[in-house]
Amino acid sequence: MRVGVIGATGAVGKELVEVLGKRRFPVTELKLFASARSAGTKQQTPWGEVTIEEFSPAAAKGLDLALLAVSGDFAKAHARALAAEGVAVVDNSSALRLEADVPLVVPEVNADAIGNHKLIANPNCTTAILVVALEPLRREFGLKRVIVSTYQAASGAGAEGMQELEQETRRVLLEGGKPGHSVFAHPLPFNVIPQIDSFQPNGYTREEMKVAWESRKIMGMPDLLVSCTAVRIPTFRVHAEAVTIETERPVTPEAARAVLARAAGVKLVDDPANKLYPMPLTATGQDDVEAGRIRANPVFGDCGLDVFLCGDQLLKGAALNAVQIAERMKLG
Ligand code: 11C
Repeated sequence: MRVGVIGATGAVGKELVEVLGKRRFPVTELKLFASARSAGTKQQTPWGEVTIEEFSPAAAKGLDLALLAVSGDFAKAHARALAAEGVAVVDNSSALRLEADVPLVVPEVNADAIGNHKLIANPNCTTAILVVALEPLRREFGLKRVIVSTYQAASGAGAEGMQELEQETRRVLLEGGKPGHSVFAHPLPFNVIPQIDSFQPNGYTREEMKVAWESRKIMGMPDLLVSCTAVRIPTFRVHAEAVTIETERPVTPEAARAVLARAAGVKLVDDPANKLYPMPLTATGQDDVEAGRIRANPVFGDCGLDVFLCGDQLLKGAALNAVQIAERMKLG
């Protein structure tokens, strides 16, 4: 397969190349595209050194698969045109996720939606990590309401976000003074910021609403009640989520543990007596979303459950999910 990664120098783009290699995607030719600034530079890949090119529709001609890790504006301008030329496209931006003719896919949940589509949207990282654990619970116990509070890593803001966290933390520790910021709304080191993306008229942020909008579409539950509070914390690349659900049928922690223990894409890490529960440090670099701290939630009686999740934002939250989608698309 002739594969193009567009946005190859970004945090997700680099991870896409790694994941393609790790999963032995049948790449015969790899093209890496980035902005004019990076064009001509070389990047090491599992298929040898590749020279970065500036994207143009002509340069992308002949690709079997294009993985887009760039802006929504780029996706709006090029994704449909590439698909119309026969290129299978997986778009990581939010631009097309809610379009009726573009499936939004987490393969463990709705792989069937891929069908013969040439253009598939990859969800928001927080959503992907959430639904991979919610869906098996929904299948077993039904699902009425979801309340989620997130603890999101700097990687959600890309390589620049991770750099800002590292540089400002170093600066404070080595030089003293207050941390600065340009990527985040406030300094991230030694802080938590209850704002990710812009505020909406209803008081929620766009990130919080994406979790609701996208979960409903992926799970095929247009009326699912979802409330999210999204918070940025000073970690590097794993999003943690404290999730409370109300199920339709009674649920026990033991039954939920049994369901999550056999769920694809989930790793049960739930042995509090031995201090074992999901954490960013253990979930970093892992394909599976860790689930633990499972307990009955008394607010919803027999139908209430609390679960804590940790998922690698750059893997299941982005690159891994995109490649898993591509593996199920009809290419060539
Ligand atoms: C963050 N979840 O952590 C965001 C990044 O809709 O693809 C991903 C935004 C998106 O900042």
